[in-house]
Amino acid sequence: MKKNVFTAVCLFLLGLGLCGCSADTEEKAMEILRGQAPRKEEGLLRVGLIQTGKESDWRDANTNDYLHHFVEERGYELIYVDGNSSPERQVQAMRDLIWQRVDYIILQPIVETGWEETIREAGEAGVPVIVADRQIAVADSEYAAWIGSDFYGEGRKAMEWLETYLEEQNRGEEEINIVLLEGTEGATAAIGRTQGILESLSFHENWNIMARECANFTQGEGQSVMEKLLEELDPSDIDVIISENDNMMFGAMKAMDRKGITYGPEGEIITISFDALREAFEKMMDGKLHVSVECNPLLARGVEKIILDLEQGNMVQDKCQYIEEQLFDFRNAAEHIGARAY
Ligand code: GYE
Repeated sequence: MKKNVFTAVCLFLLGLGLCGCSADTEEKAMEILRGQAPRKEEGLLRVGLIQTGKESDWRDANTNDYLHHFVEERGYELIYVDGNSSPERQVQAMRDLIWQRVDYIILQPIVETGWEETIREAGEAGVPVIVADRQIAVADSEYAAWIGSDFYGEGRKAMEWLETYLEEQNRGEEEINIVLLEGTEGATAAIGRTQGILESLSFHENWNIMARECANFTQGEGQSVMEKLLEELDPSDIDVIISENDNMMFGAMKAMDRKGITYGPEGEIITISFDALREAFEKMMDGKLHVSVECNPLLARGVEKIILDLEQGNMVQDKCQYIEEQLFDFRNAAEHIGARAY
């Protein structure tokens, strides 16, 4: 590497206060220069993917979908960055990808806030950002497009199912006590589902939220939060548990098993969750889970369509793209499990 170029890049980084020691600086400088060099494999599109982390099985299915889709044989070099459940790390990853001058960034944000600056930086550097899964609190004129689920609609669907089910059981007028396990604070998936769920309470004066706690979409926290709640509450008062993803529900089920509390269509407590993982289908068929509202993790194809549009110099017409989803319950799970991809 030419010494003067290397020195200039180091000075630039030090000026930004981004590097604490010279080894780091050298590595970063190399990264930038690599990014500016002609592509190794001419013709490959370099796509950076900023993932949230590994919090759930939904997330694994989502990551695998990208890893299988954006492959060299299809013309891509995918640079995968695990956000490790840290919003700060995700912001740093975005800056790194801009420095590397990737052709596109797929941003799957953990939380909605904190993106104004880096989105602006990507725009200034001419790197289009496609937001996927959760959303960001930035005007959509600042990024190429968003694709993902209607989380609010999912919350509403779950509660409409509950309404019908309680009526079928002649429990429409009964006092119903609900425990709500929420996903990560500030994440669109949690914000939207919570809003859809809570809104339905205004149509049902006899429904009460007896507890609501965040368990960060993980099975471990689902279990520990439910263990704590089972100490604080009288379990026989709980009519319904709603978990904002399947994994937190699986954790809650472990906590209930330990206490000998029964749940699901074959037990005492109505169980509702989101994602519709294969394991959720198994639990529905086992009489442990009433319903799981589908949330589709297979976003890679839709993201690629947006990239191909941009490659052809087109503006993306549809800035906000919702994917289709269904709801499955213990009565139709057996019929559908064979066709599940995750
Ligand atoms: O429901 C959950 C997760 O953002 C839709 O994040 C996603 C959610 C999904 O890890 O399991």
